[in-house]
Amino acid sequence: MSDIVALSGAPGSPYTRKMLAVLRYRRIPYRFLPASGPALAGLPQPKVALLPTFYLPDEAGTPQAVTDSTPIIRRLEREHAGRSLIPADPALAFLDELIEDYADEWLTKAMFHYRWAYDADIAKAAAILPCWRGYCVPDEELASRGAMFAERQIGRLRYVGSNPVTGPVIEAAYERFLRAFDAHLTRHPYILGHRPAACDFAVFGQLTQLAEFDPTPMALTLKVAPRVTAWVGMMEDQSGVEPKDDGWISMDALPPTLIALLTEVGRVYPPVMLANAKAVMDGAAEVAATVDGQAWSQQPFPYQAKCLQWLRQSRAGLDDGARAKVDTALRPTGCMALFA
Ligand SMILES: N[C@@H](CCC(=O)N[C@@H](CS)C(=O)NCC(=O)O)C(=O)O
Repeated sequence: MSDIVALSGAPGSPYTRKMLAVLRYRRIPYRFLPASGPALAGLPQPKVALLPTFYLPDEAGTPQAVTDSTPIIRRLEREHAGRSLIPADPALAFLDELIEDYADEWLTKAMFHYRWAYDADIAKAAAILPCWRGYCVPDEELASRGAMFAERQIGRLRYVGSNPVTGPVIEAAYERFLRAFDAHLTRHPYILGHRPAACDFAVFGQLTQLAEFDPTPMALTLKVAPRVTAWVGMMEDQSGVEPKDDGWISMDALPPTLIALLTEVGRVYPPVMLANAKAVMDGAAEVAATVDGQAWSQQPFPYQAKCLQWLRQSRAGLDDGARAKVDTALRPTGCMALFA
């Protein structure tokens, strides 16, 4: 292994796209190892096979397979100076973390839902995603891999909570998110001002699929939020952007469009995160919640219970002044329910 950061993943994986864009913006040299072919031979396997997987040295210098984009971003911050994705103000950094988690854990529901709930989207995903594991195979093999892939992923819809009960809630939330984000982009190039933050890359990762791959949400995004479609195209490669120290918005003057975006976060994400955490703790078979006034039911997802714990720890770790600023900003948005 050289000291160039190595990762494997796939273009159809939102978290892979999140991390590739992070590496480009941060100007961290990397090698993207295709999931097909010999590049992965001899590399360690992660405990849970997730995309992307990074191959990073441990203290002894031995390469380890590391997954989970959010902590990897923080590790890259520690190991590579400059062009930071984390706002200098700890209060704003907390909002960044919250929006990053909303994108990773809630927007991904929209990604997964649209991809595997509509015929046109299923057909495209089944045709293309298996090719990214190697397309130099006969048609029949591609077709059977596509069918297997679709069957497996449709079986996983229960974890992200896409089903006939929740589908309309997910779709209405995605459309509101698009309108709120498009409105924000009329005045601000990024979510937190004039330079990209970790949350931008998390949102971008999901939108690479929603706005650029899956036909149903792609058409919707273009129709209701053309700026968002354009933003996704720009975010892919931010290597030439020169961030300024004063590029972050101020906690003392949060733009109304950011409050509106956080209000959308607060409308859907806390009730699901809270009900999921409770179901995981109780060992319940089913998460039952009311989201946006409608019934919500899904299989419990232990990982998302940990996400809620991490967010709570981060807020608790703020000094009193920063926590007061965060709470003041979040109080009108519904997000404080996460910390009640
Ligand atoms: N929290 C993880 C999530 C990664 C994840 O869920 N990746 C999905 C694809 S986007 C995956 O690899 N699923 C296993 C599979 O599809 O084989 C992160 O931020 O990296």
